[in-house]
Amino acid sequence: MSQSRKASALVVALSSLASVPAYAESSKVLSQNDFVGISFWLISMALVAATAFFFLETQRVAGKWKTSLTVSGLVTLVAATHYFYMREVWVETASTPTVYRYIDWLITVPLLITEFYLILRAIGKASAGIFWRLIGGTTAMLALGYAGEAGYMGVWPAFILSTLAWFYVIYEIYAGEAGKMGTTQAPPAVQSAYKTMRAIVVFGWAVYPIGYFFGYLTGGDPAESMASLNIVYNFADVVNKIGFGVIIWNAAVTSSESN
Ligand SMILES: *C/C=C(C)/C=C/C=C(C)/C=C/C1=C(C)CCCC1(C)C
Repeated sequence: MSQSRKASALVVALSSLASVPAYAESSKVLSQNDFVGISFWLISMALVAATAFFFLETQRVAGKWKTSLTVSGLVTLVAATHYFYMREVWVETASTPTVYRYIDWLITVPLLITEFYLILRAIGKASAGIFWRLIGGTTAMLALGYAGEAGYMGVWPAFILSTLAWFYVIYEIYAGEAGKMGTTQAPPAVQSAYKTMRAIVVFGWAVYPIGYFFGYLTGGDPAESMASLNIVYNFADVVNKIGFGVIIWNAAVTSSESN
């Protein structure tokens, strides 16, 4: 290569390096006072740590509990991945429409509700009917909520029908076949876990329909309540996904050690 061609190759290489900062300037980073963005990041990390924990702890519990812990880890893994994406959208656009959360819910909520069935199966003979009623109820709840938020259905009918589906699930875990089995046949540690878990389905999960109500049914602009709603949903997810998993972990460890 001649001297001048070497020089021009060097110029090309250097100028391509010089364009790197220009790219960095155009992509946004999390700013220090963006609490919503920081809560997305914080919870992403908590979900990653929880995933590692649940997966590793499957080594410690009796065989019949391993599936429950694996499912807890899958819930936090799916949610963590989703949170990375939602944080990015938030940082770039200062909005993360709730509709994005449905992609996460559609996988994590049926997995969470399956935990009731798995726990009952670990302590006795749970019928397949329990499984299908819980899956059916939560799927209907989410599909109807989505139809309302995405505009395929009126927001009010969607809200009412979705809430009825949620009540159906609550009925099953309190007064239905699952409820009876969980509070009579289970050993004490499992019974107390079962009761805390179903209280989470009532009180922890209530945050989402309340958010829907304030976002869509009070006449306000959903975009305006976006920041506060996201913070509320983010912290609710810590209880409903990580906390829920920790309760199962505690029951699994206690029950494994007493055998
Ligand atoms: C980890 C995420 C969880 C546990 C999400 C749960 C979501 C719900 C319980 C949503 C329920 C809704 C209603 C009961 C009515 C209005 C529409 C929804 C989908 C927000």
